[in-house]
Amino acid sequence: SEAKNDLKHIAVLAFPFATHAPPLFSLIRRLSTMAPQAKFSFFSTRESNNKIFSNQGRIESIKPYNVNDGLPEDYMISFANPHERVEYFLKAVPGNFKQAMEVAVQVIGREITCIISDAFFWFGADIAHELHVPWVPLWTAGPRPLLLHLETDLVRQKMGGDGVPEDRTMDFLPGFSEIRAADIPKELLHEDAIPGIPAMLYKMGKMLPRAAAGVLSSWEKLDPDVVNQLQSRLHNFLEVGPLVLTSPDPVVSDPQCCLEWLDKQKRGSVLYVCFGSMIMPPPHELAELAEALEECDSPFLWSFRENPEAKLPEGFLERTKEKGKVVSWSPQLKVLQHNATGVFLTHAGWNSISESIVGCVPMICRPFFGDQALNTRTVEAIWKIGVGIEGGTITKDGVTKAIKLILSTEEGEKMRKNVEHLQDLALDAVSNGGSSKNFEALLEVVTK
Ligand code: U2F
Repeated sequence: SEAKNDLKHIAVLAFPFATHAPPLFSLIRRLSTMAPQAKFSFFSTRESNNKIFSNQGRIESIKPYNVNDGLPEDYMISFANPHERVEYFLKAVPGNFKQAMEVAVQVIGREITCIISDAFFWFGADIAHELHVPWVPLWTAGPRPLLLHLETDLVRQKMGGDGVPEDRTMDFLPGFSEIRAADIPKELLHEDAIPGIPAMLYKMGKMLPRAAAGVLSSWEKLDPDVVNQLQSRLHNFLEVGPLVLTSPDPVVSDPQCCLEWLDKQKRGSVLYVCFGSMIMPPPHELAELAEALEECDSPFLWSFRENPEAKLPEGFLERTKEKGKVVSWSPQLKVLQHNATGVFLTHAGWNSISESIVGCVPMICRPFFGDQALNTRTVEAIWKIGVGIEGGTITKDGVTKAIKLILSTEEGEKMRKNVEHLQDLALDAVSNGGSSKNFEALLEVVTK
């Protein structure tokens, strides 16, 4: 099939926000080593491509193309609304991708033979149909939210009305009896909650059954009830993750020496804090968290993207410099895999959760939007590998209690056992087939 792959030209359409493009790139990196003759054209915005292709180095058969980001000429980056740029971008699709794809066909001199896209891009189904090629979406979050998006109409019908109590459970879907109305992604229930995104998710749910394969950065046996249902709703449902293990980043950058600092801490003692790539908790929650960190016994490592001097209480950094370290970026997977790390305070994004499982670290979750509340509930009530923050927002008391629970009670010890079990499943999926076999199956679909 080498000769066959001489003609393959795979278009890869990335969602350029949050942590969506990096796992898609990891997927492509592994496929490219499995099919060295195939050409991959990777479409994203300039900003996103610059990040991805500078971190990962160049790979001969993967070529980046920049697509228009849809922003008005005089646009000022606004910190107030991280969704605004997404909305502009969604006004530019699919035209921006189509335009760049024409360029790539000229440059490579091969027609496009397959479209791999972020699952968000419902229009991938139409473009693929026009070109008579397979559409292969990657869903970068977990299996549970994916199932809900596929069942949006049913979920809205049963849980969508105004008077639905927050604690009503979803007994009508197998495996969801612990999931409450409050845990459902708001974007799924309320069409107008965030312009652009709810409509995109709705169309995605309708289009995914048309995909030639549905790919997930999850792994076999992690959530069997849910996975069964996904298998019956999607063609070639393939779990190829966790991608951080099945296609690990070749370089680890740790400019602020987090790992060296962790080497000096006691086993299982450190609280790691990070709210992902988009979220900054509101000032009063930052203040409560800072107080909790200052008073608790645990050493802490905090990945804080903005200027901590300006955003954290005065004198906090100075007063905590012995037991704490605040950095602007950490090598998170390595931090979670380090044996000094004992608990993770997270916004419950899917990448963070899977990395915490891979690192065998129980979590304290403070969800903000999208799939994060559902992930939190899954962590707390289904997998029992962590807790949601008491009352839903960060308070000094809530954080202090949760740290104690996880680091120094029997219940916390149980959570550690449970997460160890899920970690084993992940390692098994990577070493004994599961995810690797699924990569083979995926390659078949992509290069058919
Ligand atoms: C969106 O999630 P985010 O990008 O906000 O958060 P994560 O899915 O948890 O991914 C964060 C990634 O950034 C890495 C970390 C994760 O791979 O290892 N990282 C790091 O290496 N060092 C740092 O200092 C900080 C972060 C969305 F908000 C979620 O709801 C979705 O579940 C998610 C996936 O679709 O995308």
